[in-house]
Amino acid sequence: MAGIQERTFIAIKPDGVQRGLIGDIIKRFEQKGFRLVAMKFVHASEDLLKQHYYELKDRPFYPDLVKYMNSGPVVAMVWEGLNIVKTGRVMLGETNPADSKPGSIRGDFCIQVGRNIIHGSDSVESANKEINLWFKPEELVTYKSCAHDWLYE
Ligand code: IDP
Ligand code: MG
Repeated sequence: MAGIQERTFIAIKPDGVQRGLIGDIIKRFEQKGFRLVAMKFVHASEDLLKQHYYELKDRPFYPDLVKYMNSGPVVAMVWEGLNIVKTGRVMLGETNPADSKPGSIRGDFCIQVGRNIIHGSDSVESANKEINLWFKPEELVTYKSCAHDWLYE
């Protein structure tokens, strides 16, 4: 089926890690039926984070954003599935947790935009860029999911 191999880059930010939300966040992607392709627990360098948020470099909050993301370890992941970029963003909620609906990750677990616990790619193009930035090709794992035929018709 076309599109089921779409991939997105998801990262649990330092506040999500420190607040003990790794399991709860991963659970949502897992129970939805999306397939984990890669995962690493890493204290990202300032250099990597500056590249990751390059498009926001002129925004007033950019220095604080890089500092926040560099303040502790993050869980960097690649997930795969039908329309995952768009659906992933719905699962995250709005950028500002105050605008995020209950039931979304940001709606359920956080309060302020500068501490919004999770990142998710906003387009297929940026997903591919971010996956290449955070992972080497050999870190993307190939395997057959036994649930595939029970998720897709
Ligand atoms: P997104 O994470 O929902 O894609 P972006 O606009 O790409 O939102 O912004 C990246 C990150 O920068 C946000 O997740 C948030 O951590 C931070 N951020 C965005 N806007 C603000 C702001 O107005 N004040 C403080 N931090 C912000
Ligand atoms: Mg963004």
